[in-house]
Amino acid sequence: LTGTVWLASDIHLGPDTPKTWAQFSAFLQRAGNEADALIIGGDLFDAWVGDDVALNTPSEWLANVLNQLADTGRKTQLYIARGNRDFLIGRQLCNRIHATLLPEPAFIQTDFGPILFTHGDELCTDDKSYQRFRSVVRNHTVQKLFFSLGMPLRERIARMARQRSMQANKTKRAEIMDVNAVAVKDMFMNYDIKTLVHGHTHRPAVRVFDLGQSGVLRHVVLPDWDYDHSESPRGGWLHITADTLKLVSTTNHDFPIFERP
Ligand code: LP5
Ligand code: MN
Repeated sequence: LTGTVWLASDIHLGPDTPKTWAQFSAFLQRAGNEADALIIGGDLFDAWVGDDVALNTPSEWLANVLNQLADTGRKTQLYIARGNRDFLIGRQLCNRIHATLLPEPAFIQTDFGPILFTHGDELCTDDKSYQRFRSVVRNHTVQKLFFSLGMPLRERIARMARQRSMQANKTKRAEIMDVNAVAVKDMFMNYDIKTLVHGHTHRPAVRVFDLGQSGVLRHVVLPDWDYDHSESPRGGWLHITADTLKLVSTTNHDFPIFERP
């Protein structure tokens, strides 16, 4: 990708997120004019039960989202990755919004240099119960079975999964829900990269590790978006050009930068 690249994730859109949508919609408008490429890094939706039903009979909020994404996809290069809530996104949705589906992880060549992007849930290896859940729902046979169900049942299951997840998160320790340091290190080593970007943990930060002669490693965590259910309304994205890699906030506050020797 050449030029200005914007990367945003964890917007978590659904029927009851009108304010978040208003913010993200304004962002899409800007991206269409100011960015050469926009990458949506997973969890655009609070839950996605399949391209078929969601596209055949979209409710009003979803139709609006799809229409504006399609406009953005026509104006700028649009890429979309799957997250842990919308891992069932497929080619139909991508075609509808003129987007390219990213593999997991995705190797992205930018003017700033090569970047490895992954949603981030895979890196949370200390969260054993989540990783068990993940391997079940990413199973091909389980997904086929799920797609054979009707819309109402799929939505009921999705609601149940979201509720159980929110319940489980209340009792999990914060460290467990963060990425595992060894998993992150392995990612840098195995893919031989200097810049790793992910979302998911909702702990936005830029971590810079100085390696001396070997240069620096950058570990960027994207912010989530929430203007509906949070006491601290927020959103933001990663701005990438030849000489900048910085998190930009929708609320004008600075994101933390950690530098380590
Ligand atoms: O999403 P977030 O940030 O709140 O929490 C995640 C982990 N939770 C999830 C679950 C999603 O939120 C739910 C997605 C719904 C998708 C719709 C389709 C569903 C069916 C598809 C079948 C093919 O990802 C959470 C992590 C947290 O991140 C931090 O990393 O902790 O993990 C959990 O909470 C998992 C629990 O530990 C166990 C959850 C049990 C859920 C049981 C659901 C039963 C229905 C299953 C249907 C097959
Ligand atoms: Mn996520």
